[in-house]
Amino acid sequence: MKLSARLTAAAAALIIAVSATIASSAADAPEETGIRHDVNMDGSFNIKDSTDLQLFLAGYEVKVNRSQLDANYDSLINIKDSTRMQKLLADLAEDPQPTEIGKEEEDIGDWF
Ligand SMILES: [Ca+2]
Ligand SMILES: [Ca+2]
Repeated sequence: MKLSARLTAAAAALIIAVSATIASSAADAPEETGIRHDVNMDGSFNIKDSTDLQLFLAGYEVKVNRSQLDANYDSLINIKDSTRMQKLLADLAEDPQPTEIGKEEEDIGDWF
């Protein structure tokens, strides 16, 4: 096989591999469930979401919906978000109305 034929075959193999990777990434992309704090995208909000957030923060490979991690709406992702989720689940806190999000600084004590 000539060098140019080998290069063409190698380029074709690379294109196929990259295409497969892109297709796989698209399939793995999180889908919005429309449920607040549904971190693991299973269609419900429960203690597994808080646990998956903790695993994510600890560096474990877990699939998370990054748009649902900030449970206290402070634009940071940390253990406070997991704690907030647990309090929401235990009815020790209430989620703000969408119009209240971003105004939590003066009421943060009520929201934690
Ligand atoms: Ca969930
Ligand atoms: Ca947060």
